[in-house]
Amino acid sequence: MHLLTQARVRIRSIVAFSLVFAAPAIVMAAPVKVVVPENASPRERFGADRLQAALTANHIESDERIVLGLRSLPAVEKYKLLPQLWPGATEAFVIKRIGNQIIVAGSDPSGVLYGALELADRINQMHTLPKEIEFIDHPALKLRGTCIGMQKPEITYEDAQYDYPYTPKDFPFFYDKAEWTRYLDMMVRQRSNTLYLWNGHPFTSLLKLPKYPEAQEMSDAQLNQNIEMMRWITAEADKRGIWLLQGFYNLHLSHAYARAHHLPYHLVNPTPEAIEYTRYVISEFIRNYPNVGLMMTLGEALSPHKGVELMTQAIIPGVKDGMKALGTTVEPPIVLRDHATDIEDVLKASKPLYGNIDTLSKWNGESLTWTNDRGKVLDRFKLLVENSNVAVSNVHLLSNLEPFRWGDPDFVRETLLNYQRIGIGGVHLYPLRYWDWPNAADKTEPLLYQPERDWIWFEAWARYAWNPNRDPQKERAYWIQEFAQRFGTSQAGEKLLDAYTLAGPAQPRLLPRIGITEGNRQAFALGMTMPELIDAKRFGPAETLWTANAPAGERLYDYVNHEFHHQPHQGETPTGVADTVTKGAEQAYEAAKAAAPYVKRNKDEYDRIVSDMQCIWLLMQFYQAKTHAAAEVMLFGYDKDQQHLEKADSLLASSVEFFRQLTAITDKTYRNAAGMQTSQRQIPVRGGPKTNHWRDLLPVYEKELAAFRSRLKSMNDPAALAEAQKPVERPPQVAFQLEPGSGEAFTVKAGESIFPDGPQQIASVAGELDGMHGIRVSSKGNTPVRFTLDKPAQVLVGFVRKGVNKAGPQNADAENWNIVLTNAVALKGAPALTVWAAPLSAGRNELDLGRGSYVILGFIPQETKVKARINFSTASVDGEPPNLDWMFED
Ligand code: ADA
Repeated sequence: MHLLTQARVRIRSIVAFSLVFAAPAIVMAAPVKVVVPENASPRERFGADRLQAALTANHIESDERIVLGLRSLPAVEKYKLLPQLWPGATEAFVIKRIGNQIIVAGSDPSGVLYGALELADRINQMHTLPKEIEFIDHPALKLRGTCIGMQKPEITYEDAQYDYPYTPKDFPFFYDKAEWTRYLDMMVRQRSNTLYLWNGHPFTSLLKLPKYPEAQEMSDAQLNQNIEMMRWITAEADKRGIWLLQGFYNLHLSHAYARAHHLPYHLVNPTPEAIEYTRYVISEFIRNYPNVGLMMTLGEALSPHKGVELMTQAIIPGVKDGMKALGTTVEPPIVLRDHATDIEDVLKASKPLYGNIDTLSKWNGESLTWTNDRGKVLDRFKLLVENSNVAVSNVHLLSNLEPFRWGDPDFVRETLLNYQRIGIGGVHLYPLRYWDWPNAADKTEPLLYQPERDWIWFEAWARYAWNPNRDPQKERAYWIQEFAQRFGTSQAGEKLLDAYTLAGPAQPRLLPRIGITEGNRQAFALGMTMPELIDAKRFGPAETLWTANAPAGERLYDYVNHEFHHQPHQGETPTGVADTVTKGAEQAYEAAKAAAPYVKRNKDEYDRIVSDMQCIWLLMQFYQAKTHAAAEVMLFGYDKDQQHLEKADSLLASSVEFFRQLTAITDKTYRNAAGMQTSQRQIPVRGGPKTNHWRDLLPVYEKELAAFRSRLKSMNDPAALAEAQKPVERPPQVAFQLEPGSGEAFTVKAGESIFPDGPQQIASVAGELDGMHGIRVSSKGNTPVRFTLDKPAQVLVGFVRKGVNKAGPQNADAENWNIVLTNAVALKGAPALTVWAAPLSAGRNELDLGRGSYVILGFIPQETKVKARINFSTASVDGEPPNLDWMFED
C-alpha cells in the first residue's frame, strides 16, 4: 500500500503525494493541506489550486487534510470507507470525510476537478470545512458547453459568408489572454466542458499547410501568433476540463487556394482537387492540434446529397491520416452537424468507417420558441440519439430575443429535463448576441461583456445541463440568491427573478403565432409591417420547424377565417397569445420596478433591466395592437364591413405610438437591435446597418399608418370611390405566335380555367384583363414557353402558390418583375391572382418560369403604363379574402 508523503511546511501550498515513497503521515496544527498525486494532470492541479484558494480566502487553519486523486489510485483505494463510483462513471466524484481527512476522488481528472470545485464552493459558503460529508455527484449531460462566433455582423471577407481570417483587427478578443481567462473561468465555474469556435474555413488561420503554399492567406507572423494563441487557449481550456472544438463549413476553401486553382471560394459539388485539399487540411489539423476537436457543417454551400462523398473521401480519411502521423489508433471524437445535409445517408456511410462520431442538431431553429414538445425536432433527435455516440442539442441563434435580456430558469430546466428524457447527451449554447462577440448591444461606454450581462442565460443552461432534476422551489431560492448577490438584497433578488420569468414567454410564445420565420431573416424586436402580419406566408416558407413544433394553435389567417365563419378556434390564437404575453410583460416591468428600494448594488445594471422590461412590454403592446388591427383588416376582407377598418385605424395608431415610445428609449439605450447586419435579414425590412434600429423603422410604421388613413379617406369619399370603381379599359395588346411544345392560348375571362389540365376556374376578371389573349401552361409541366412577339412587350403573369396571396416570381430574374394589379383575377376556391409584369423583346422568346404554377394573362406594349391599382370587384370569392396590402402601401 502506498502512503502519502508528509508535509510539514507551514506554507499554504499544494502537496504532492508520491505513489512510490512511503512514509508515516505526521499530523501538525497547520494550514489545511491539499494533497495531490505527484503525477496529477493539469486539470487536477487546477482543482487543487481552487481549493487552496478557498481555504486561504476563508482563513481556514487546522490539522486536517484534503486528499485529491483518481478513485482508482491505490493511494485513494486504501480508504476502505470511501464509496465506490460505478463502472463507466465519467466526470464523477465522491467527497467523504474520514477522520481528519477529506477525500475527493474522481472517476477521471475531470471528476477530481469537479470534486475539488464542489468542496471549494462549500468552503466559500460555510467559511469552514464540512464536519461531515459524503457526497457523490456527476453531470447529467456528457457534453455541456458554449460557442463563440469567429464571425462578424457583416460579411467583410471577399463577399464570402462565414469566412473570416483570424486577425487582431477582426477578433481582438482572440488575442486577449486576460479575457480568455475570464471566460474560461466562467465556464469551469459552471462545469461546462466544451467550447466551440465557429468559422467558415479556419484552417488557413491556424495551420501552415506546407503542401499548399498557395493557400496561405496571412503573413507568417500572423499565422505564428494565431498558432501560439490556439495552443495557449487549448491548454488553458484543458486545465479547466474544457474540450475546445473548431467548427468549419463545407465545402469552403482558402480563398487564396481557390483563386490559384480557378475554383469558387465555396463549392456546391466537391472537385477531386478540393477533396484532396480538404483531406490534407483536416489531417494537418489533427496532427497539429491533437486535443482540439472538429465540428463540421457539411452543408449549406455543399449540396445536401454530396455530404456522403465529402465525409467519406475527405474528412474521415483526413482524420485517419492525422492519426497515423501522430502514431495513434485512438479515434478522436468528431462532431457532425445535421444542418443542410442528408444526415441519414452520411451517418450510414460513415459509421462503418469511423466509430467515434457525435452529432449536433438545432433544437430551436434560430429563435427561441415556447415549447418543449418538439414534433419534428424530436424525430430528428431520436434518429441522432440512435445513430451517434452523443447527440448534442444546439441552442442556436436567438434572433427573436435580441437585443434584450432574457433568462427564465424554469423554461431552461424543463428543456433540459426533456433532453434527458429523449436521450440527448449534450447541449451547445449560443450566446444571446452571437454575431458581435463578446459585446452586448447596449449603448454603454465601455460596451458590456455578454457573459456578465447575460450571466443568467449562461448559468441556467449550464446548471441544468449538470443536473436538471432539481426541486423547483429550491431552485427559486437559488436564483433569488444569485440575483441577491448581484443587487444586494434577497428582496431585490425575488422581484428581479419574477421580472425575468414573467417576461420569459413574451417573444418565444408570440413569434410562432404571428412571425414570418424563426430564422435570422427576421429581427422580431424591430416589429412587423401590416402586409407581413396579414399575409405572412408570402414572406416566408409556408412551414418551418417552428410552425411544426409550436404549441397547437392558429395563425392569423386561420383565426380570421374561423371568426368569419363562426367556427370554434383551435388551440392558441394569435390575438389571445398577444394579449397574454402583453399582460405578462407588463407584470414583468412592474416587478422590476418594485425592486428599486431594495437594490443596493449594481444600480446601473438594475436600471438597464428595468428599461429592458419596459421595452419588452412596449414591443408586446405594439404587437398586440397590430395583431388585433391586422385581424380587423382581414375581417374586412371577408365581409366588407368598414367598421373593422375604423377599429383597425385606432389600433394601428396606438401601435405606432408604442413603437415611438420604444424608439425614444432605445435611442438612448441600444446601439442596434440585431447582431447580424447583412441583407440576409429581410423582416421587417431588408437588413444592414441602416435598418437595424427602432429609429430606422419608426418612419416605416408612420408611413404605413398614413397610407392606411388616406385609403380610408378615399373609401369614404364618394367621388374618390366612384373614380376607383369606374370601369377600366383594357390596354392595347401585343400579338404573339405560340410555338408548339408547352402552353395553350386562351382568352382571359370568367369561366375559363387557368391551367389546361387543372380545375382552377376564373370567377371574375378585372376590366384591364377581361378578354386578353393569354397562355395557360400545364400545372405539372416544367418546360419553357416559346413564342414570338410582334414588338417589344410586357408579359403579364399571375403566379399561383398554394395559400399565398400576391405570389410572385421565384426565379433568378425576379427583380425584373413588378406588380401591376392586385386581386386581378378571382379564382374559385383560391386566393385572387396578382398580376406581375416583366419586359420582353420583340421576336422569339423563351420564357422559363419553372414548374407550371403560373398563367400568362396577356402581352401589352412595352411603353404602356398600367396604373397600379387594387381591384375591388374580384374580392372574396368562395370565402377567400382578397389581398389587402394596398391599404398600407403608397
Ligand atoms: C442559417 C443561418 C446562419 C447559420 C446557419 C447554420 O443559414 O442563417 O446564420 O446559423 O443557418 O449554420 O445553421
